[in-house]
Amino acid sequence: MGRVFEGRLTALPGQRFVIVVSRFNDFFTKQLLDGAAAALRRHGVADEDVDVAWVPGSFETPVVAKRLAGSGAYAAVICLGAVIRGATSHFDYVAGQAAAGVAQAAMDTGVPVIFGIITTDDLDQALDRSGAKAGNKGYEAAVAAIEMASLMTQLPVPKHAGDRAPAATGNGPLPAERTGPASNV
Ligand code: INI
Repeated sequence: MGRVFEGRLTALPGQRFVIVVSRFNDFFTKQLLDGAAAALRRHGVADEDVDVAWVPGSFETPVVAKRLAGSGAYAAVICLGAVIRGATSHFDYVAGQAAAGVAQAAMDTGVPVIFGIITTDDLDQALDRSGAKAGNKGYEAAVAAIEMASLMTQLPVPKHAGDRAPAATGNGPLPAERTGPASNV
């Protein structure tokens, strides 16, 4: 067997993470945010290395995730939201666009963008996945972010000029105009 690439579950020193969290259904998304923050802390990420961006709803997540991923400031972007079928007639549009857009943000930038948006049939399932019976999907999303951030540092860099640069280590400085009163978890 040749080389085996596998991300570690401990963040590298100075790696920064950002959480994009949806305000819609914030009864659940606040629980997801707490779970993600706990996971990052538990896996060695300092609170000051975690930024949070609130968006109105899951549909708005991709454009913000792409901007943040492309900034070079973050090792990974964690997207959190709750799309509940019973609560909307346009569930499929919101959930589908959120999932496709999050994947696109990662592909366009080469930075891991993690899908921690729960999509459920009803409120009970949402409760289960935001900290009750089925665990906390925010916590799981943050662990996936740490693993992916580590894995990306191990992979070969793109060969051809013009290819996307390797994923940012996420420990670069934020542009000056964006270093306002960022909310840390
Ligand atoms: N946004 C969600 O994150 N979850 C939902 O369940 C939801 N429902 O039920 O409609 C929802 N809608 C808002 C949507 O994400 C946008 O914010 C809105 O359509 C404006 O673009």
